Amino acid sequence: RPQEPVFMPKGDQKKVFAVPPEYLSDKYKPIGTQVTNRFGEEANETVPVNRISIPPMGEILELPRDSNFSLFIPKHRRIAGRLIDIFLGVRNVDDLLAVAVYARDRVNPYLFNYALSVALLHREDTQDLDVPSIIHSFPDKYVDSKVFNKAREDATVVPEGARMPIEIPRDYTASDLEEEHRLAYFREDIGLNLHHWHWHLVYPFEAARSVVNKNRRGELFYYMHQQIMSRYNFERLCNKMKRTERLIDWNAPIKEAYFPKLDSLVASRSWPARVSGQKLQDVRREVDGIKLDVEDLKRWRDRIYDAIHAGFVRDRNDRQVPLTEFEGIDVLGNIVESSILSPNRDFYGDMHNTGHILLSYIHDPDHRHLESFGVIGDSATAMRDPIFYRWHGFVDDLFQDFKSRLPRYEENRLNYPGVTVESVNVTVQGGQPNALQTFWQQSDVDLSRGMDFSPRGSVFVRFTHLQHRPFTYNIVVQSNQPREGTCRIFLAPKFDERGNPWLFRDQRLMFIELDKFRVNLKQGENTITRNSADSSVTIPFERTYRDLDTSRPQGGQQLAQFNFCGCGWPDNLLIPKGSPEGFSCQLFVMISNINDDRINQDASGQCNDADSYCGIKDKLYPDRRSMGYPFDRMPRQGVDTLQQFLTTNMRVQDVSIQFQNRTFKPREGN
Ligand code: CUO
Repeated sequence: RPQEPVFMPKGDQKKVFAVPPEYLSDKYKPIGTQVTNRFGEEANETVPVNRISIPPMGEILELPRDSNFSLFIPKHRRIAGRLIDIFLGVRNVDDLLAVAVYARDRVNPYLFNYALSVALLHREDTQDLDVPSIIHSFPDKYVDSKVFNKAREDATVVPEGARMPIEIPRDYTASDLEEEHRLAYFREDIGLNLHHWHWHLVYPFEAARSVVNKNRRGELFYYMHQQIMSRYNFERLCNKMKRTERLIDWNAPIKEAYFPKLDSLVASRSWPARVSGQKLQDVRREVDGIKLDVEDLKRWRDRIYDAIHAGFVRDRNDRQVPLTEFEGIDVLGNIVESSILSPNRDFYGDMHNTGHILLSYIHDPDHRHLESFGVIGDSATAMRDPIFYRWHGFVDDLFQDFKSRLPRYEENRLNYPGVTVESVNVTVQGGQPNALQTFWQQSDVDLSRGMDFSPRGSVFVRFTHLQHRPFTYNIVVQSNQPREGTCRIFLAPKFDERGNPWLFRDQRLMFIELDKFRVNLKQGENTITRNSADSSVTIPFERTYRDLDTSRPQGGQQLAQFNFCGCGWPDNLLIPKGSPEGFSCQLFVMISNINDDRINQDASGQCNDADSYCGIKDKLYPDRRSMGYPFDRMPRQGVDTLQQFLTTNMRVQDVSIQFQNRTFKPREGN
């Protein structure tokens, strides 16, 4: 096994693969040695490549190398599944390297990167290997296309040490004439889109069953996307906008437009835009193997609603499978998404994925203009488009319809006798108590790895993103005996978009999870302090943008688990933007009864720090409760307000989020 991650040459170590001549693709075969020498000159280490008999690639090679690639397209998923199987099927790491080297120059680059990432994540013998972050491989999916020309110019004209970061303006996709543009800072956040890409990489809906069948993955599909919706709606309220309107009328013109201003370097094409007023249409695209009707979508939706209302689904053999109180949401998540774990994909179809497809081809449904899909057709870019949230608003509402039929939590499933939360506050160093602070921050990221031009060397891009000051929760809890519990922290806006207090049944859907952790209580008074940076929702900024600065030494541990560890809400978006006047929120803290929380497993190790939305690699989801507890159900009888919902082991504190409209320059070190 190679000692260094061979897929990622860094700094001075320039490696070159000793590619066996028979592996070269046809176009390079006649000039084989020249090609090898050309790259060999810059290298100071040669990595031997085994000669093995390469499994037939067949259909995998049908996707042109300069095409775009999307997991939402059934044909693309199928060939991705085949390539993953090939990568998983070879005997050892050396053979994997051989087949990867063989495939690299033949297979579509997006497909190659995805399939290899999934394989490295799931092979036992590659747990300490790594692929570069997708932002380094394909920066074109994350930043304004203008950057690349400037970068090319800089790389040619300016010597490496003298290059200044290329600044991407905060507002580059639209102007303030477009109301939805107020949310661009959230939708186009690089860390947010990296999180979403990673989530879908970790939880693919189609691949070998052993890869797809992860603990509660259908439920996590529901919960992670539900939290995206609460967080987006929270941001909307901060920006004086109402909550997202669900996309439920599939014949009506769609008012939201989106012009992504991204160019695909691989496909040498701009990502298509969607003008205002377009309607969903049947998609007929021979080239992608797609024949889908809006009617398909409606039929699947109706069948799923029927199942929810009946309380059971029909499996392939027409047997009734009840949607139970606890596991029902998991089954439903797999049906709605859909994944191969759906009990009946023929009957319930592929609703959510098909929505992505129909929306992504709305500008060219029959391929007459030879255009590719829009950003919503790729999990790396989908969250940039306002329509993503309208579609997922519909999807979430369907899940909420199911949830609203479940038994409500009576007091005995909420309280923790003997435990009282006496007080809660949050503090920002040097600030007023219970006032969170947000602002703009600039950071630099080196995109040179994803750009194929010489002379080489770092090319930094400077982008502006939301940030908050680190803060601390201080929670005082009384317990009548020593015990354990789970501390659950959520935040919601205090008022609705009209400025009125909420009904609990509406506000519960606005609560965003901030943290969840185990606490050991002693008898008597306990003071719990917890730093915002330790949140179970987020990963640190440095991990989101891992390899940010290629000149800095990397810890092996940081590299090793990246593919899984890259999943996690970006820390810079933990707290919504707030407002200059101070946005009124309610912070909710609960200590729940450990007996219904506990999962008996050893979850120590790496990548267990963003488990709320991402789970833990190869482990059970670490909380036995239904995801979203205690806000995932309708309130018990007689509860109309948050105050009425509270039991003694819960507490609510008014908090404000103060947004300072100021931009801070990059921090030392990046
Ligand atoms: Cu994450 Cu629709 O599932 O994008």
